[in-house]
Amino acid sequence: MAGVRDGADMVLSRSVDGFTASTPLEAMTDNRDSLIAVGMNGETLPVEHGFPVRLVVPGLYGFVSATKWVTELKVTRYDDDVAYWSTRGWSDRGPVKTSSRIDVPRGSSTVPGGTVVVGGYAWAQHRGIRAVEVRMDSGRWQKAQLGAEISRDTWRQFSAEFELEPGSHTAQVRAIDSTGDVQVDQFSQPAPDGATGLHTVTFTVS
Ligand SMILES: Nc1nc2c(c(=O)[nH]1)N[C@H]1C(S)=C(S)[C@@H](COP(=O)(O)O)O[C@H]1N2
Ligand SMILES: [Mo]
Repeated sequence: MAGVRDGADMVLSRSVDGFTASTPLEAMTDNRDSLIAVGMNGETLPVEHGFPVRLVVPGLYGFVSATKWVTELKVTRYDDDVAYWSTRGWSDRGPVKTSSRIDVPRGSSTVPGGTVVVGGYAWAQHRGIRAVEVRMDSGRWQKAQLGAEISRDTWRQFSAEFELEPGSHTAQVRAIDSTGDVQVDQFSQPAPDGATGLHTVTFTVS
Protein backbone atom coordinates (compact mmCIF):
# COMPACT_ATOMS: atom_id res chain seq x y z
CA MET A 1 0.00 0.00 0.00
CA ALA A 2 2.91 2.33 0.74
CA GLY A 3 4.44 1.62 -2.67
CA VAL A 4 8.16 1.21 -3.32
CA ARG A 5 10.94 3.55 -4.38
CA ASP A 6 12.19 3.61 -7.95
CA GLY A 7 14.99 1.12 -8.51
CA ALA A 8 13.80 -1.43 -5.94
CA ASP A 9 13.93 -4.92 -7.48
CA MET A 10 14.18 -7.32 -4.51
CA VAL A 11 12.59 -8.19 -1.19
CA LEU A 12 15.08 -9.48 1.38
CA SER A 13 13.17 -11.60 3.90
CA ARG A 14 14.85 -12.34 7.21
CA SER A 15 14.24 -15.06 9.80
CA VAL A 16 14.97 -15.58 13.50
CA ASP A 17 17.49 -18.32 12.53
CA GLY A 18 19.65 -15.89 10.51
CA PHE A 19 18.40 -17.18 7.14
CA THR A 20 17.64 -14.57 4.49
CA ALA A 21 16.16 -14.94 0.99
CA SER A 22 16.32 -12.58 -2.00
CA THR A 23 13.02 -12.67 -3.85
CA PRO A 24 12.41 -10.61 -6.99
CA LEU A 25 10.05 -7.77 -6.05
CA GLU A 26 8.04 -8.65 -9.15
CA ALA A 27 7.36 -12.19 -7.90
CA MET A 28 5.89 -10.78 -4.71
CA THR A 29 3.72 -8.18 -6.40
CA ASP A 30 2.48 -9.76 -9.65
CA ASN A 31 -0.68 -11.87 -9.89
CA ARG A 32 0.89 -15.18 -8.74
CA ASP A 33 -0.64 -15.09 -5.24
CA SER A 34 2.54 -14.94 -3.19
CA LEU A 35 1.61 -15.50 0.44
CA ILE A 36 2.58 -14.47 3.91
CA ALA A 37 1.22 -17.72 5.30
CA VAL A 38 -0.14 -18.18 8.83
CA GLY A 39 -1.82 -21.55 8.23
CA MET A 40 -1.42 -24.79 6.34
CA ASN A 41 -3.96 -27.50 5.52
CA GLY A 42 -6.64 -25.60 7.46
CA GLU A 43 -4.60 -25.44 10.66
CA THR A 44 -2.25 -23.01 12.35
CA LEU A 45 1.15 -23.14 10.66
CA PRO A 46 3.27 -25.86 12.36
CA VAL A 47 6.53 -24.66 13.98
CA GLU A 48 8.69 -26.74 11.63
CA HIS A 49 7.07 -25.03 8.64
CA GLY A 50 7.57 -21.50 9.97
CA PHE A 51 5.10 -20.58 12.74
CA PRO A 52 3.96 -17.88 13.22
CA VAL A 53 4.51 -16.64 9.63
CA ARG A 54 6.39 -17.77 6.54
CA LEU A 55 6.55 -16.83 2.86
CA VAL A 56 5.28 -18.96 -0.03
CA VAL A 57 6.08 -17.77 -3.56
CA PRO A 58 4.82 -19.96 -6.42
CA GLY A 59 7.44 -20.74 -9.05
CA LEU A 60 10.58 -20.12 -6.97
CA TYR A 61 12.76 -22.55 -5.03
CA GLY A 62 12.61 -22.31 -1.24
CA PHE A 63 16.13 -20.94 -0.86
CA VAL A 64 15.14 -17.69 -2.60
CA SER A 65 11.59 -17.36 -1.36
CA ALA A 66 10.17 -19.58 1.38
CA THR A 67 11.51 -17.86 4.51
CA LYS A 68 10.12 -19.46 7.67
CA TRP A 69 9.79 -17.69 11.06
CA VAL A 70 9.85 -14.33 9.25
CA THR A 71 10.98 -11.31 11.24
CA GLU A 72 11.52 -8.69 8.53
CA LEU A 73 10.72 -7.89 4.90
CA LYS A 74 13.02 -5.28 3.38
CA VAL A 75 12.34 -3.80 -0.03
CA THR A 76 15.78 -3.35 -1.54
CA ARG A 77 17.97 -4.00 -4.59
CA TYR A 78 20.04 -6.98 -5.74
CA ASP A 79 22.93 -4.50 -6.00
CA ASP A 80 22.67 -3.65 -2.30
CA ASP A 81 21.81 -6.88 -0.42
CA VAL A 82 22.84 -10.54 -0.61
CA ALA A 83 20.87 -13.52 0.74
CA TYR A 84 22.14 -16.35 2.97
CA TRP A 85 22.73 -18.99 0.26
CA SER A 86 24.06 -16.50 -2.31
CA THR A 87 27.24 -16.20 -0.23
CA ARG A 88 27.52 -20.03 -0.12
CA GLY A 89 27.65 -21.06 -3.78
CA TRP A 90 24.01 -20.59 -4.73
CA SER A 91 22.45 -18.10 -7.13
CA ASP A 92 20.52 -15.00 -6.05
CA ARG A 93 17.43 -16.05 -8.08
CA GLY A 94 15.85 -19.45 -8.39
CA PRO A 95 12.93 -20.06 -10.74
CA VAL A 96 11.80 -23.71 -10.41
CA LYS A 97 13.02 -25.83 -13.32
CA THR A 98 10.64 -28.05 -15.29
CA SER A 99 11.14 -31.50 -13.81
CA SER A 100 9.61 -34.88 -12.99
CA ARG A 101 10.11 -38.00 -10.92
CA ILE A 102 9.13 -41.66 -10.98
CA ASP A 103 7.49 -42.95 -7.76
CA VAL A 104 6.58 -46.44 -8.99
CA PRO A 105 8.15 -48.84 -9.61
CA ARG A 106 10.64 -48.14 -6.84
CA GLY A 107 14.31 -48.37 -7.76
CA SER A 108 15.75 -51.89 -7.22
CA SER A 109 12.27 -53.33 -6.58
CA THR A 110 10.79 -56.47 -8.17
CA VAL A 111 7.39 -56.21 -9.85
CA PRO A 112 5.14 -58.87 -11.44
CA GLY A 113 5.43 -59.42 -15.20
CA GLY A 114 2.86 -58.33 -17.79
CA THR A 115 1.63 -54.73 -17.75
CA VAL A 116 3.85 -52.50 -15.63
CA VAL A 117 2.61 -49.02 -14.73
CA VAL A 118 5.23 -46.29 -14.39
CA GLY A 119 3.84 -43.43 -12.33
CA GLY A 120 4.94 -40.25 -10.59
CA TYR A 121 4.80 -36.47 -10.66
CA ALA A 122 5.87 -33.65 -12.94
CA TRP A 123 6.10 -29.95 -12.13
CA ALA A 124 6.82 -26.60 -13.77
CA GLN A 125 5.48 -24.18 -11.20
CA HIS A 126 3.80 -21.15 -12.67
CA ARG A 127 4.13 -22.40 -16.26
CA GLY A 128 2.22 -25.65 -15.91
CA ILE A 129 2.79 -29.11 -17.39
CA ARG A 130 1.77 -29.70 -21.03
CA ALA A 131 2.98 -33.30 -21.37
CA VAL A 132 5.00 -36.02 -19.71
CA GLU A 133 6.93 -38.70 -21.61
CA VAL A 134 8.30 -41.98 -20.32
CA ARG A 135 10.73 -44.36 -22.00
CA MET A 136 11.82 -47.88 -21.18
CA ASP A 137 15.32 -49.28 -21.75
CA SER A 138 16.28 -46.23 -23.87
CA GLY A 139 13.37 -46.91 -26.26
CA ARG A 140 11.17 -44.27 -27.88
CA TRP A 141 9.56 -41.61 -25.68
CA GLN A 142 5.90 -42.48 -24.97
CA LYS A 143 3.25 -39.95 -23.97
CA ALA A 144 2.03 -40.55 -20.41
CA GLN A 145 -1.52 -40.08 -19.18
CA LEU A 146 -1.87 -36.93 -17.10
CA GLY A 147 -3.89 -36.38 -13.94
CA ALA A 148 -6.04 -33.27 -13.51
CA GLU A 149 -4.24 -29.92 -13.47
CA ILE A 150 -5.32 -28.43 -10.14
CA SER A 151 -3.36 -25.27 -10.97
CA ARG A 152 -0.20 -24.47 -12.91
CA ASP A 153 1.58 -24.19 -9.56
CA THR A 154 0.76 -27.72 -8.38
CA TRP A 155 2.41 -31.03 -9.13
CA ARG A 156 0.78 -33.10 -11.85
CA GLN A 157 0.46 -36.89 -11.68
CA PHE A 158 1.31 -39.09 -14.65
CA SER A 159 1.21 -42.77 -15.54
CA ALA A 160 2.30 -44.87 -18.51
CA GLU A 161 1.88 -48.61 -19.20
CA PHE A 162 4.48 -50.96 -20.62
CA GLU A 163 4.35 -54.67 -21.48
CA LEU A 164 7.59 -56.05 -20.06
CA GLU A 165 9.47 -59.33 -20.24
CA PRO A 166 11.07 -60.78 -17.09
CA GLY A 167 14.48 -59.29 -16.29
CA SER A 168 16.04 -55.93 -15.52
CA HIS A 169 14.46 -52.75 -16.93
CA THR A 170 15.22 -49.03 -16.72
CA ALA A 171 12.54 -46.33 -16.89
CA GLN A 172 13.13 -42.61 -17.49
CA VAL A 173 10.77 -39.64 -17.42
CA ARG A 174 10.81 -36.11 -18.84
CA ALA A 175 8.32 -33.26 -18.57
CA ILE A 176 7.32 -30.63 -21.13
CA ASP A 177 5.97 -27.35 -19.76
CA SER A 178 3.25 -25.15 -21.19
CA THR A 179 5.83 -22.97 -22.97
CA GLY A 180 6.96 -26.08 -24.90
CA ASP A 181 10.29 -26.34 -23.05
CA VAL A 182 11.45 -29.92 -22.55
CA GLN A 183 13.05 -30.87 -19.23
CA VAL A 184 16.84 -30.57 -19.48
CA ASP A 185 18.28 -34.10 -19.76
CA GLN A 186 21.87 -33.18 -18.97
CA PHE A 187 22.83 -33.94 -15.35
CA SER A 188 23.71 -31.06 -13.06
CA GLN A 189 23.95 -30.76 -9.27
CA PRO A 190 21.34 -28.80 -7.25
CA ALA A 191 23.80 -25.90 -6.73
CA PRO A 192 23.83 -23.15 -7.89
CA ASP A 193 20.25 -22.86 -9.15
CA GLY A 194 18.49 -26.24 -9.19
CA ALA A 195 19.25 -29.77 -10.40
CA THR A 196 18.75 -31.00 -13.96
CA GLY A 197 18.79 -34.46 -15.51
CA LEU A 198 16.33 -37.31 -15.93
CA HIS A 199 15.09 -39.46 -13.07
CA THR A 200 16.18 -42.97 -13.98
CA VAL A 201 14.82 -46.04 -12.17
CA THR A 202 16.07 -49.59 -12.63
CA PHE A 203 13.86 -52.45 -11.43
CA THR A 204 13.30 -56.16 -12.03
CA VAL A 205 10.30 -57.84 -13.62
CA SER A 206 9.80 -61.33 -12.15
N1 LIG B 1 14.18 -19.49 8.30
C1 LIG B 1 14.44 -20.39 7.33
N2 LIG B 1 13.57 -20.49 6.30
C2 LIG B 1 13.79 -21.39 5.31
C3 LIG B 1 14.94 -22.20 5.31
C4 LIG B 1 15.84 -22.07 6.41
O1 LIG B 1 16.88 -22.75 6.52
N3 LIG B 1 15.55 -21.16 7.40
N4 LIG B 1 15.16 -23.07 4.25
C5 LIG B 1 14.44 -22.78 3.00
C6 LIG B 1 14.45 -23.86 2.01
S1 LIG B 1 15.88 -24.11 1.13
C7 LIG B 1 13.31 -24.58 1.72
S2 LIG B 1 13.30 -25.72 0.46
C8 LIG B 1 12.06 -24.40 2.49
C9 LIG B 1 11.51 -25.69 3.05
O2 LIG B 1 10.28 -25.45 3.67
P1 LIG B 1 9.49 -26.59 4.44
O3 LIG B 1 10.36 -27.03 5.59
O4 LIG B 1 8.22 -25.98 4.91
O5 LIG B 1 9.26 -27.69 3.46
O6 LIG B 1 12.25 -23.50 3.56
C10 LIG B 1 13.01 -22.36 3.23
N5 LIG B 1 12.89 -21.43 4.30
MO1 LIG C 1 15.40 -25.82 -0.50
